[in-house]
Amino acid sequence: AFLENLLTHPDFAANRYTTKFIDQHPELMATNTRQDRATKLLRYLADVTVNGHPDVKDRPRPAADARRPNLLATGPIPDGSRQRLEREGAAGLMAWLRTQPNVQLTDTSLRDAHQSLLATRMRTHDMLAPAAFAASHLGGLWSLECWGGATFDVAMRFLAEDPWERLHAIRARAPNLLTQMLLRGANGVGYTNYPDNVVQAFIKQAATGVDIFRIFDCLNWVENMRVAIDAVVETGKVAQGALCYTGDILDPARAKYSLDYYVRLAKELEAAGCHMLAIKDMAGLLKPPAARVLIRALREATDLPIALHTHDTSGAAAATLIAAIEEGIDVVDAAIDAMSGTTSQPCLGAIVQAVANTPMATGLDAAAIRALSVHMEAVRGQYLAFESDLRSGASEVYLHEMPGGQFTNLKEQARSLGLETRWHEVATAYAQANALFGDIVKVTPSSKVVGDMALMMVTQDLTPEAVLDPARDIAFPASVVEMLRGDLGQPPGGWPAALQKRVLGDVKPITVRPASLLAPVDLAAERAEVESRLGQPLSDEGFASHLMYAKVFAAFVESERQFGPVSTLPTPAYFYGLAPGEELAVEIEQGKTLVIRLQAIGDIEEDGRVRLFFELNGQPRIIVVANRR
Ligand code: BTN
Ligand code: 3PY
Ligand code: ZN
Repeated sequence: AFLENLLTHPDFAANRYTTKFIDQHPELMATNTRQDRATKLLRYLADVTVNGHPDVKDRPRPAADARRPNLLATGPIPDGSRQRLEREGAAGLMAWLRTQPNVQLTDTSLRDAHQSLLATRMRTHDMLAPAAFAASHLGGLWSLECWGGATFDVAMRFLAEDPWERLHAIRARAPNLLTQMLLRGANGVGYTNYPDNVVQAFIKQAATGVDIFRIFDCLNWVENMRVAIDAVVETGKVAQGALCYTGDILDPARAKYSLDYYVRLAKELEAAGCHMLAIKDMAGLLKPPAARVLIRALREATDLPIALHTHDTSGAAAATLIAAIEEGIDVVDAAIDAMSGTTSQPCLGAIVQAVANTPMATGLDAAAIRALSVHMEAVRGQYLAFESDLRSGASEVYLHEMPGGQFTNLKEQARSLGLETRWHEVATAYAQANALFGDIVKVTPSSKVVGDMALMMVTQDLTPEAVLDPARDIAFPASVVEMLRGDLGQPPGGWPAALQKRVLGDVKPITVRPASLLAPVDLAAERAEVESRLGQPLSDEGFASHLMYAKVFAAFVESERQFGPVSTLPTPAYFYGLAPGEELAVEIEQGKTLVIRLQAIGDIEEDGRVRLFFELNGQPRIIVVANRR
């Protein structure tokens, strides 16, 4: 590749070179030349055109004449919250936040909203124009939640794109807004505890693009959050400690998660060094009157600024935000209108207008919000295959307490097990499983364990009594065994002894911080080992991806080798390929655009192969793919 790159370089070919030419052009060493990338993309387009994308198979497909996202005008970018962080540091930013009489807004559209509505499938390609638009027209936003949670895994695993590229691309387009991520404490952006030095290395890397780290633990166990909190503070970025809200502080029957419990937790997080707090109501259980009581009590307990995050699964979440705003909350999370409602966040435009002309007014431009929503509505239309059948608010959420991000996933999982018509039984079993575990906080990954248990109970027709019955032989899901062994940490009051004994048998549970039992990874040795296995040097970011998801990352590297920068393809082409006669302009890097046209598709040949006739920047190219349909 080097020789080909050298010989085809325009300056070299035209004899415009000195003996320093090779030193001055390190890109000659890259195997991923422009030519190469174009061929790879053609290979991808040929493959997906003939064979389809596995994720959208048998799912509803957007109409061919569906409205495409309109272009969004950008303009000058005003200074915003990001400049304040750069100028005044985390402490200065917090002091400023506490003195603001009005409420600040976090837009979750690029993370939680699509995680909760579209199975986390929104592609980087669709995030960049909205980020740029928000930067210039909604510069008064507090932050863009755009990274972490499930997006890290899904980007690589299902979208064949690099989460780090996404982060930096968003950051570049919104240099005035704080970027925010969701970090699962000791679980990083994964599902199990990682060694401390892995969590530290990941955070250090993430801080190159993330300004606010919302850190939570799935059992609200602060012991499991300290390493992450310290590591974030060390980077100079904002450590936002989350109290995961479950139960109902106004319900005497749910005394385990009382007002006092949350107040104590807030004080623990403050003592642990958090710059600010978040009430993380992942299922949307915080009702308006409870929000007032909770915020008032937290205000008395601590001077830290407080953000409120909730989900609109019940339909009552906007009322909760308004109540919180009237109580003087500092920040609330909402999603742009077209990405809001049901399992997602409340409607950003509605919140902005609800408090307009009051002392809490946000100052955000209602017309800009509408324009962004019109754009996002068309973006969302391209992901029809990932929409759930949830059409309305559902107070059933107060029964099962499923997180918004899990709800549609679990429903889909139930469907794949043939339980489609028994969803309400799954919901009931979820509540029963939670009770069996002693009433726990349910958020990734503990929510996944409760879901696994619920599916087992429904598929095997098990009542809670049957689950506890020693006479019955039950093979519990591995995730249940691990959680009761203590692998995710300790819930308040510990695990219920009888169930624990029944599930673990002779296996000894732990009560210490799980990561304290994990040896630190020898990072240099590990890196050398993966680099040699993958046969290429890794960037620090690639290595951080490996530390979180070794297998998924290796598959991603392989798919990148085969198909190139697929994240640059427009979404309809990415999922459905091209129709004969269709033309695409693909910007593979800034200023480098490929024009790709599919001329015709040949018949399936005797050996099962298909020829596709493309034009690449006007030059004919034939790609042959195996038909696997
Ligand atoms: C995955 O689900 O494995 C990641 C997404 C990549 C799937 C696409 S579909 C077209 C192309 N052909 C393949 O066999 N894989 C990619
Ligand atoms: C995640 O961990 O991905 C969540 O969104 C939890 O609410
Ligand atoms: Zn959420």
